[in-house]
Amino acid sequence: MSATIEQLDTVIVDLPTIRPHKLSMTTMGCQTLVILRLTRSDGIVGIGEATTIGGLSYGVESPEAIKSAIDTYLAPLLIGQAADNVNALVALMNQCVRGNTFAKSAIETALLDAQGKALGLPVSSLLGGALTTKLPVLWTLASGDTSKDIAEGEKLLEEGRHNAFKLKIGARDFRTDMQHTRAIVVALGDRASIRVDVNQAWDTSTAVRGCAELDAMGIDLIEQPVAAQNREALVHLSQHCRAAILADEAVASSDDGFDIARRGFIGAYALKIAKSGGPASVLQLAHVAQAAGVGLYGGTMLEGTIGTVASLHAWSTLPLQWGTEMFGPLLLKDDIIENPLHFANSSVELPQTPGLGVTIDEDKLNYYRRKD
Ligand code: MUC
Ligand code: MG
Repeated sequence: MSATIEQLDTVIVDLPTIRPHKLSMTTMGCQTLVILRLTRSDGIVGIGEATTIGGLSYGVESPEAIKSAIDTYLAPLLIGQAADNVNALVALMNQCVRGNTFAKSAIETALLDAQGKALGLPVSSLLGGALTTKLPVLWTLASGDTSKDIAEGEKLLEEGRHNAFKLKIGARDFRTDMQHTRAIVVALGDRASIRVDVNQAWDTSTAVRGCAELDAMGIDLIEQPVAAQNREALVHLSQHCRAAILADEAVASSDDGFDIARRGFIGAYALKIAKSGGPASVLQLAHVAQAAGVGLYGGTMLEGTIGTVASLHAWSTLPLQWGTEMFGPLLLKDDIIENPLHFANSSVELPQTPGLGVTIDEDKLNYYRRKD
């Protein structure tokens, strides 16, 4: 008799960031995680996380809505089901609940963590096996102040913690953004790969002008310069820029990936477990990209350690042409995990112990949990 799913418990956790993190659509001073514990009839507990950015300013699911979707709809659907067939459970969730990929991602993560613990295998093995146990990690310079960003980048290069930086632009006027980017390229560009994320802020003509200027500066990667729906422009830019174009908000499901590739896109896709419904589901998009010759990048929703390590298990099974940005835990002042991830030499180590390989610190969770 296989174990069944007995209980799903969710809590919302608010953790302060080490400094303001400025994106085109919001400035974060705190990150909100929805933490899930899934208990099986054999006593094994799997953990998962669903995290978005800036309430409802980035994605269509707020932390409060994610918690409600799990508590009200997904938990009753799953309780009593056999716990060890992740494919069948994902199919059930997708048949009965539309969208809500962030909530589904937390559940898929917890199912895999629990099954890994039951079998004595890391989640990467359940996903087919890790190609590597050390993954490259960049850092985002996004304090909102050019000289502070340069000082931060200098310090991280000196420590050897990162050798690639992503700049967040699009919140300010075009000229200011270009001056900001150029100043950082001049200061750090001979020692680090510099990329930018526009987070959908430009219309097509601004994007054509912007990408040409960024090309001339030597920027390596330009992320989501235009609105998610503006696929024509994204494809055009990918075919005409020297820098690679990274599709982020434009690509969530394997259908999105297929459509954009079919239109002639030649850049890379930012994979995120929250956009696709979990560490197993996201692999469908990755495999479509591989078949189409589109590059891969391990993306983050600025998750805490649980969401970050769940993503790393998935990314470890893939050849990532553009590395990862799985630095989320380093942006937070504190953690709710007993055994944090190890970041050094521009990379992070993938835990090899059963399941995700991280354990909740109950005191910290209790301290930071949102009290109703
Ligand atoms: C995004 O759009 O890429 C990822 C890294 C970062 O600094 O912000 C996120 C969101
Ligand atoms: Mg992005």
